[in-house]
Amino acid sequence: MRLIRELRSCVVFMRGQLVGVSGNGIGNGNLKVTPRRMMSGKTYNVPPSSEFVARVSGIATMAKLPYQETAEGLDAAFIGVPIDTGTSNRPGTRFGPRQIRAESVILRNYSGTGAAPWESMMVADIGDVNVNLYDIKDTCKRIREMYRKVMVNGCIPLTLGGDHTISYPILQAVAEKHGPVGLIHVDAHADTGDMSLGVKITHGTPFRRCVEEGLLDCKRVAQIGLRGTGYTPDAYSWSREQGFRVVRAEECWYKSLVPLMTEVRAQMGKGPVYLSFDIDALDPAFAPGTGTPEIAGLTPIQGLEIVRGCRGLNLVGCDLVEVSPPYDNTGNTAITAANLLFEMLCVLPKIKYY
Ligand SMILES: [Mn+2]
Repeated sequence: MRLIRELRSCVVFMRGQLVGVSGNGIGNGNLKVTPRRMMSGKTYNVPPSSEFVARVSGIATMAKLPYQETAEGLDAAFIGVPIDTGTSNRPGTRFGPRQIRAESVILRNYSGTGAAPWESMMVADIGDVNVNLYDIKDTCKRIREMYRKVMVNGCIPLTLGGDHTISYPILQAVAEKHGPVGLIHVDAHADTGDMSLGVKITHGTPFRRCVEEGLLDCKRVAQIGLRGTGYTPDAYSWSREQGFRVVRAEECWYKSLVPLMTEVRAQMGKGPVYLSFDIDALDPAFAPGTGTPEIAGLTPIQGLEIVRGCRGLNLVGCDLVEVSPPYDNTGNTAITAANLLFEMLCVLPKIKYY
């Protein structure tokens, strides 16, 4: 198995090189040298370094990882779910996965925490769910079916959204495999609405549907960053009634979230945990490229503290949703999303730290 992985890793890397540099004057000498320099133990996929391949060169995959069509042989996979058909306000998240991939070229090998994902796990980008933009129920079915296949041999899905509707069918597949899971939900909104205009499946309802179907271990659910105007005096009472811990944005202002995450880790215990991060949890000054922005949100530092605070948990899946590129011409929202996804990878079980 190790030999097969070594060979495959080599081929993949060489293929990455050829995709990236063909015809631009880099000779075969580099193709021989580069894998030796950049492959860690020759066991896992390692994205090409910008020392050898221009960042902007090649077909855009998450973190410049190799693309493969299925999750076979992978410990973790990046997957795009390009929909915005569940959104209630500004659209555009159907373009999120593409822009996150495009901006992810800035990612390198190690986190600032010392995490070394490319030395720890076999990871690749397995492309997008073949969504149906004309039918959200059919899209949910397609998502559920793909994630079942992805997880069948233990691969951990890391999702590039897409509006927040997608967490519902993903969690259906996750709970099918792991049973009811703990949930760390980072968001400006609780996303626990019942229905809008008579429709039950929207980006405002995924966690209500999850509770109804028994997909969550409700005592192990934390919602962090909630804020904004509400239709009732206490918009989060339904969450609390289910047993969720609700941490409003106001409770996060002016603070490090490291102590909060110590409590959240204790709440989650040893059971399986899913992390769902809506980019609108961050303040729109930092992440304007999203569909339902709310003022006075979290900082990117607090976002990192939350994700890094998940280290040690039994994470079985993560998503980063609601990036809407048309509302951020700088691309900084997508850069932030790409970095948060990388940090999610870095806190998965089995990741080596220096
Ligand atoms: Mn959301």
